[in-house]
Amino acid sequence: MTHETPLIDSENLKKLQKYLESKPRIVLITHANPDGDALGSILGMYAGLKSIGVDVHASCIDGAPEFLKFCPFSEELTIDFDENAFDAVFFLDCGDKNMTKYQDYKPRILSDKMVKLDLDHHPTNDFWGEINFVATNAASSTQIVFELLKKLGVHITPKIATCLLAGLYTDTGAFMHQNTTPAAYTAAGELVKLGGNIQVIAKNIFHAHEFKKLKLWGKVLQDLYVTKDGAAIVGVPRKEYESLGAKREDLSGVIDYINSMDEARYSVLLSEDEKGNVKASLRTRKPDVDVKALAEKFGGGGHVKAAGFTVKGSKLEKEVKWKIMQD
Ligand SMILES: [Mn+2]
Repeated sequence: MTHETPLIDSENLKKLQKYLESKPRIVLITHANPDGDALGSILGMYAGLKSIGVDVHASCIDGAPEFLKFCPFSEELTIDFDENAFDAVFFLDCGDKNMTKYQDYKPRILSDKMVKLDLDHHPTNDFWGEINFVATNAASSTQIVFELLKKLGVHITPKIATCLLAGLYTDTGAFMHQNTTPAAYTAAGELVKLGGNIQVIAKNIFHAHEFKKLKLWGKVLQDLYVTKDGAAIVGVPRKEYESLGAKREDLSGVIDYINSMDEARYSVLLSEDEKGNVKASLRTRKPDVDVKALAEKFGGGGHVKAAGFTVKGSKLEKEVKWKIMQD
């Protein structure tokens, strides 16, 4: 797809408009461990649909993380809800349905009993919904949400604009990543004009480092290793961040910092989660490296320049690290 491909497919738009006339009760959900784009898209969509009288509820299994609580409407996001109270589920920013982690928690949500709506920009998304707004040429899911809300006639308030801008800002690494297309800049410009607050976003997402987080980043950078073939790699056991009083989410952003190093062909951050699984984040700035392909070898996915995977039930021992480096 090129930049010119429209983000909203007109057939799917017509389907959605028709479906909304039937007054469905819709629950919006996004992936577990939400980032700025996941949260920005669910909250922007929630407020936008609500403003035109749609019966909506917004939920995420993990709720809003501390650093994103500045996003308007984040206090309206709930973890628990009655799964029988809805006719439809609207997935936002989910490359895969299971990224929501609802398969055990609320299986009805992922079942055929629900009408599924799908809005996303991940290349792994295979259009599973009855209605799909999947555009891999969008820099963020919020960029698609923005277009969709405009087409639905939603008045974009400054609060909605801030949510949508937060997603664009996060997923483009503050408009520095390769996915920052002319259309992404245009959308950002429009959102600022509509009252989106870029200062509050920058302050909370990029310029809000606590002492424990900086100490953790220091440790991560100190342990960083560059392999002969140019992979910058580091592993963070759970006890390492916990001993500093930090959380795994405090690692968010350190991979982009590591990846700024010119010597690295690509960067890998391995971190052990609370359940003993190893989560890998991969980044590259090199035009000839595809980290998505590497992530897929380990059952993961993502984008060509930013991807990830999980090694289930694995402790972050040296062996895992070495195995990944050799592959
Ligand atoms: Mn995204």
